[in-house]
Amino acid sequence: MTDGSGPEDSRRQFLGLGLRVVSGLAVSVAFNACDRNDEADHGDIPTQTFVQPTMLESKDGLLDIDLTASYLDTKLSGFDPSKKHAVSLRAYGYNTKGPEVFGPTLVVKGGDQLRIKLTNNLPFNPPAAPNDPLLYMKPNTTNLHTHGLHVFPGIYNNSKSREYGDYVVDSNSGGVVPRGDSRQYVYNLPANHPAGPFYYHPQFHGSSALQAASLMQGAILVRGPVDDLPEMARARELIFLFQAPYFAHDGFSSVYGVNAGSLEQFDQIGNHSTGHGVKNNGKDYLDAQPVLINGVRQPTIVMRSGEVQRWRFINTQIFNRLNLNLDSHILHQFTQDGWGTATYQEFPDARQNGGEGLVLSAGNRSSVIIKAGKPGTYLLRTLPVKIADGLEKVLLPGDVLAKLVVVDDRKFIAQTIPDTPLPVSDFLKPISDQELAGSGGRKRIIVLNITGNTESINLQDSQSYWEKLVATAGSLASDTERFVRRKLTQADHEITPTSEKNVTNATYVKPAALSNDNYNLQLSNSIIQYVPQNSVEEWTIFNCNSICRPFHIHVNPMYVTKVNGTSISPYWCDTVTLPGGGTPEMPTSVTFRMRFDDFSGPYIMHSQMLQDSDLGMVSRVSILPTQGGFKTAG
Ligand SMILES: [Cu+2]
Repeated sequence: MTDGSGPEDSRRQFLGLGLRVVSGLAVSVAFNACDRNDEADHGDIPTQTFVQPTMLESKDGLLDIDLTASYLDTKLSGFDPSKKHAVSLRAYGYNTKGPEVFGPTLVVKGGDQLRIKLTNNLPFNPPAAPNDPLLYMKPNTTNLHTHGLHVFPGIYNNSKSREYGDYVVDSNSGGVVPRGDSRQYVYNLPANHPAGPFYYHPQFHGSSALQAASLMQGAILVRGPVDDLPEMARARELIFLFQAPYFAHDGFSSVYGVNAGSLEQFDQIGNHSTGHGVKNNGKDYLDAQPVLINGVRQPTIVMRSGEVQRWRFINTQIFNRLNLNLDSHILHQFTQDGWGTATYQEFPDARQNGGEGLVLSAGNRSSVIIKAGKPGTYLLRTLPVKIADGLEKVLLPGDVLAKLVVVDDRKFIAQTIPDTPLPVSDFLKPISDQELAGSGGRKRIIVLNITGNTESINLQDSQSYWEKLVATAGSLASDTERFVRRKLTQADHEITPTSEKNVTNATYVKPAALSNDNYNLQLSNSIIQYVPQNSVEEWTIFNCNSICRPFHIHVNPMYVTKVNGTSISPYWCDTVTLPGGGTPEMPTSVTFRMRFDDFSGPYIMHSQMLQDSDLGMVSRVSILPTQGGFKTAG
């Protein structure tokens, strides 16, 4: 990259060229633009309505940005893309820019330093009565998590002012509090950090679901040798943040007393997590929890026949899965989450063939490369997908996510998809039986269970039950519906509205809920797995519930080896879906291996169905530094 002809430069040149070619066809392309005229339809010539966040790239090994969290009043479509609703949500702005429906895309590479100064400009937390879950949840206290990044999770103690790694184990009285508090995050990526898509979102225990189900999220792209392949670098890159914001509008506001255009409530998230929408007067009301891509409902993407593009998929939803399928095209996947593979996994059109597309649970990502076929219009869909199995089988309905219009351009020279093998970081070398045995090789079991779904348990008197379960299980969660409802009834209290008006008039109340016996959701550090640094271990996660639950672990990715005890073709990921249909008597399971080489410090593992996590399905991992290394001759 010395003479200006490196991949980044040629990519930029190509983008310029692409725009000229496209505009020669009188197709207007609007990248990086939030304001579009959806009605702008020039006869049969398509308009690209797909927008994506601004990309901020590291320079000389550094990317340094200011990130702000604040309320955003905007208009979003529900399921019907032709209608827009005034909504108020939490969102990120950066540097001098105000909040947008997505955070900027942060582009770094192995060896870089990423610095993010997070300032919380959200209003004070609402006042809360004793025993109110919102007291615990503190919807406007926040922090920052870089989902999937392999980086130091602790607090740096060698800096003059405090600097934080991927530190999310804030106590309930800590965090980045509203009205101007800030925190400097510093992420030093190891030189061999794998290349792929990651993302950032809040992970403050008790409020992560609310905040991530607003619009507090943005992409992180780690670049590496795979991106420097000439065909890869030439392929235009699109970032897809799949979002399902929970909001209120006049169609259903009466249900929870949420005013149109005001913020969502926990009740809404807790009760309507499955994507079937909210119920209004007994009817399914689907318009308040749509899947958007970068804030747009069903955007149009325009490609030329023979054009190759790289698409980065990031499922930022807090509950639902996607089963991605592109009509009459093949999605060639080359990263699973952010972890690269040497060969492509191909996902052809599955509509007539089993219906299994590229499945992304909450928190999953994927990189695919596609080549546009014959001119025509094709749909990017999510096909119907199971979200719970066994006795309580739940199938999410299919949906149209975007429209791909392929146009004819005779002057365009068809591009090619790079040949395999693709370059993959040595960080992702398989974990063999020998390596496991020679590096501690400890086996652990973690159990995920929803206690509130078990009707026989009376949660009002269940402290001892909880404690027993905590003692016997690796992790535990309460039920997102019944538990909170019961606790609310018990406290004879309604959820405090979190409308802006109420919030700004409120005074900050010091939290006390956790010391109150009547209200005692599980803390994020109730269970701690202590692991010596430099060890290699094998963990099995059990799922006692019908839900296909995404299990996510921070900092060190998982090398998945078994599903339900049966060996599979192993792969790397940081968010793995536990099979549905589990029961406490017959749980489902996933087994994986992890290396704990690069960092010591505290982090968490949790259900990426974030309301589970906020209610207690989270536990801590603490990597203890070892002197001289843990490894013995294997
Ligand atoms: Cu994460």
